[in-house]
Amino acid sequence: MGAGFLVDVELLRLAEDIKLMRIRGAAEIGRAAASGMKHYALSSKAPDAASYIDGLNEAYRVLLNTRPTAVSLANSLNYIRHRVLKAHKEGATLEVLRQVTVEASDAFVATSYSAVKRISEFGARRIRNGDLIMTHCNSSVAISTLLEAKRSGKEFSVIATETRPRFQGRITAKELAEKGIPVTLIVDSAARYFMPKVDKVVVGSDVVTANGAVVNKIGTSLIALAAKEARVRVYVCAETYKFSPSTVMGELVEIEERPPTEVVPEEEIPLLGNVRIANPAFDVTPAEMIDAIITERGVIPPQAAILILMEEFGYRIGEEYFGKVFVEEEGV
Ligand code: RUB
Repeated sequence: MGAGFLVDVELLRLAEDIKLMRIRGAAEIGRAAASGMKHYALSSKAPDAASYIDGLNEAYRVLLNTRPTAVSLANSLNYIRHRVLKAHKEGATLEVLRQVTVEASDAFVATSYSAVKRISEFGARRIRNGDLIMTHCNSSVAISTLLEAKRSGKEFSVIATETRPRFQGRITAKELAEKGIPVTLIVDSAARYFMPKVDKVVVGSDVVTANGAVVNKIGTSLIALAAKEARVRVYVCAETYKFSPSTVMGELVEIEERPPTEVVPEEEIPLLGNVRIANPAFDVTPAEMIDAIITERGVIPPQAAILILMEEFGYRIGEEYFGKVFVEEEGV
């Protein structure tokens, strides 16, 4: 069935905004997906519970297929859909299903904001007066942590990498500078040059895997490597909904490949002749290169990621239920 049949134009527009990165950053994507499900609930013209569920599955699919890497998207959608399907199985009416969808969506969004607040408080404590912090890309959670440190009276400065090819680092630099934090914007390849002067690296995350690796904007792993060499600590700010349940089962994280035109303008590509352009949007930083992951549950060593997955997602060794609910929901 075509996507347009069960979900409306507004939901398709939201999906397009995520795909085209008008809405971006893992936390924002997760919250946007939740708002999409809520929109479905409030606008669905389904005549009965069964067709409401069909439409909900369609909304789920449309939103899930926008960007492949950030697990906040799948976790948000699964969080909501799991609750609705459970209510449906228990015989809930159409109106109750609508209400369950709205409540689950609101709950996800509220949890997200409160997680970011907690992380900022935990993270801010790790920042000291006089620190030089390096950050990469534009992580709302890393920025919120830096702003909380500033609010609590810490004086420090920041190096922001520009983050080729889409220059999200400029957004970060501007945001921090506007709040009175001294910022220097550098090209990505200058990260190692500056690293010996840096006290801490603070970045966000799109995915934390079961073995404590962090998937974040392309270039993060190079910065972590340079930090390890210079014995600079690397902190990752990640809400627990950035932890990936499917990696417990050995699934690999899909790295989004974006268009070559983000790297070289379309009209200049022919000038390069027979050159292939690769544009992976994310990379994987192994656990050994990360000193701590700051979550709303507390600051953990990356090796403890599996404990978060067990506690937050109910994973128990050998239990199929976990896989069914969070990895490959039946009927999709
Ligand atoms: C954004 C990016 C951010 C993480 C964390 O990539 O890699 O570091 O998503 O962000 P893109 P947040 O610009 O391709 O979406 O802390 O806001 O969730």
